[in-house]
Amino acid sequence: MPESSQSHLEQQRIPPLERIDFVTVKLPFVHPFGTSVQTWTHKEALLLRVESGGRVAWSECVADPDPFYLSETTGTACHIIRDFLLPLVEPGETVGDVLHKFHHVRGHEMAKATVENALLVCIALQRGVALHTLLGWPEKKIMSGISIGLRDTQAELLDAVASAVAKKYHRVKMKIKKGKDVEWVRAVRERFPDLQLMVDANGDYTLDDAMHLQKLDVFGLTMIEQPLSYSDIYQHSLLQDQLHTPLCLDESLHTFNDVTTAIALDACRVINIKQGRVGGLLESMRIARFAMEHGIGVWSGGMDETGIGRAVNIHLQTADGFSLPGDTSETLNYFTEDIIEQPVMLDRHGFISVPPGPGLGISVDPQRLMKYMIHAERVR
Ligand code: OSB
Ligand code: MG
Repeated sequence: MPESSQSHLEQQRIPPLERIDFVTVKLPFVHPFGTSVQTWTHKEALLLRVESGGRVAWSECVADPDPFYLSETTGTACHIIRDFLLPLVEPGETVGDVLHKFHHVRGHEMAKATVENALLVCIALQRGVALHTLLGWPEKKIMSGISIGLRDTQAELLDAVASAVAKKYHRVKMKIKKGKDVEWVRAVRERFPDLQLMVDANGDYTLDDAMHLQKLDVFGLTMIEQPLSYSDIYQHSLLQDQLHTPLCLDESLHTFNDVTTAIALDACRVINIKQGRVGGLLESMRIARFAMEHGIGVWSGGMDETGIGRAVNIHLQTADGFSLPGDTSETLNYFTEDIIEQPVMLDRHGFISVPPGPGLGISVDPQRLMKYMIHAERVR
């Protein structure tokens, strides 16, 4: 995006906000999602519902109810959004002013992103434009990628990869952990020699495992995501020095400055941007631009979102810099039914279309929302 568009976005004014609610939903996963840190059987998501000028904007917080992936939880996000962020949001002020005030609150990027997403969707709806247009990007088809959780057997893993290949996903990511790594990758690679394949360890290893991780170099993986722990940017730079396979950071990156540190140290050659993890869409676009200018590949991660957060990730991927397929997969990969009416589907070449229409281009199905709602609370 032209830098002028980012400042244009920052100059947008916050509309009057008549009513704000928290809504928590809990949806069963089609298949438990296993990682080295936790196996999740359900998606429990905190949603923010904002009414402005008679229109309703939804946003989704990417935090889990537990602090196992990162430290924020749906509980901390409610607290920070209600008690610290929303009081800083003054209708009539600009988006840039509000986001600047958010810097006074340290950390809590997921909470900040939830509010920023809701405000931008409100503004897009009010102006009658799609979110990606408000962000400054033309419509385009998005590449797809799938994240396959840990499986009990290699046969089950191979089945999951085979169905992803049949659907034409542009790349497949498989979760690994100690004891389920080299031989499991070998099994997939032998059966799918040409597949764009990568692995994600969610921080299960330490530098002592460097020689073990070197065994992955023979498989031609596109990258190894977050092999070391969530704060180990420096240790990743030491590991990258010992590997041919590019490293990708996820958990370690929360801000633009984390990204500049990681790139300066050559701690990674690819970046996973989860807009929720880095505090929202504006920070994501800043990071994507910087990475692109430094020859670093970027893709959009996912947090097994419902259709609301998934739509945000799709709009974001129209931005310059998102050069690689991300973790954006079909709704049916996660849920038999979602709370929104428009399921995400791949076309026959594996691409995903941006939902057309103003704002996110999606509509929440009131019946399904009631069916999966476990808590609702008026904030304002
Ligand atoms: O590490 O990228 C991760 C899901 C939850 C928490 C962490 C991660 C993930 C995924 C799934 O890999 C991404 C998705 O399909 O949305
Ligand atoms: Mg990851």
